Amino acid sequence: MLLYDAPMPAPNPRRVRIYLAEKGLTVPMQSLSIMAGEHKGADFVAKYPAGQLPVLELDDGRMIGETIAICRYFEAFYPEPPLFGTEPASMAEVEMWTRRVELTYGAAIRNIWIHTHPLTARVVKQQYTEFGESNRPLAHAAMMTFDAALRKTAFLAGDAFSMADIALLSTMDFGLFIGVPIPEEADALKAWHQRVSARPSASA
Ligand SMILES: N[C@@H](CCC(=O)N[C@@H](CS)C(=O)NCC(=O)O)C(=O)O
Repeated sequence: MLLYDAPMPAPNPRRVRIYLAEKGLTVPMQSLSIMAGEHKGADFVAKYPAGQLPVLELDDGRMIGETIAICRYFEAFYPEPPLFGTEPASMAEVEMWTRRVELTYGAAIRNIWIHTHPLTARVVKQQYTEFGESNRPLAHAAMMTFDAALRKTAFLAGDAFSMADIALLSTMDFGLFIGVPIPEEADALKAWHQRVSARPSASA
């Protein structure tokens, strides 16, 4: 197998790297430069038409895209330590929070990045700056919901570190990189960010 990866600050490839580090797994990787457009090169797109990273090429040639799908593939082979929950309720909670990170916060950060950031101005056909800016309050509101949850539990989906924390950490670090701060009043979220950033996997 071969995992097509991209270096920091790309948040989605980092999610898989953190996941693998938490599992203690080593997988052959090839790093592509998004800034140089390597993920849109003819050979790569012929292999993987979505032209996004990460993607996992299996030995039989199948291409598994989407971060969560890739991590679930490994989870099926290596269930310990569990990162997608252990019984129906905790599995559902991990799923719930991961989807909330992606669909609320992740979507807002993506829109801010695409439509307001000077680095994307050269690759995006048109930046709708006002629309991008309108996502800042959405990112703030999403972070406050995570803060509320983290006032009750040590990790986003409960007492155990999970894929939901990995999704939140990589999105948050990317948000910080593009200038979206953690709300000043979000004490629990800030403490969580320090805690999970101190895990060895966070350097992946
Ligand atoms: N839903 C996908 C998103 C993948 C994605 O957007 N990856 C970014 C890098 S972080 C990318 O390839 N961006 C370049 C592009 O979309 O052209 C996942 O979870 O893996």
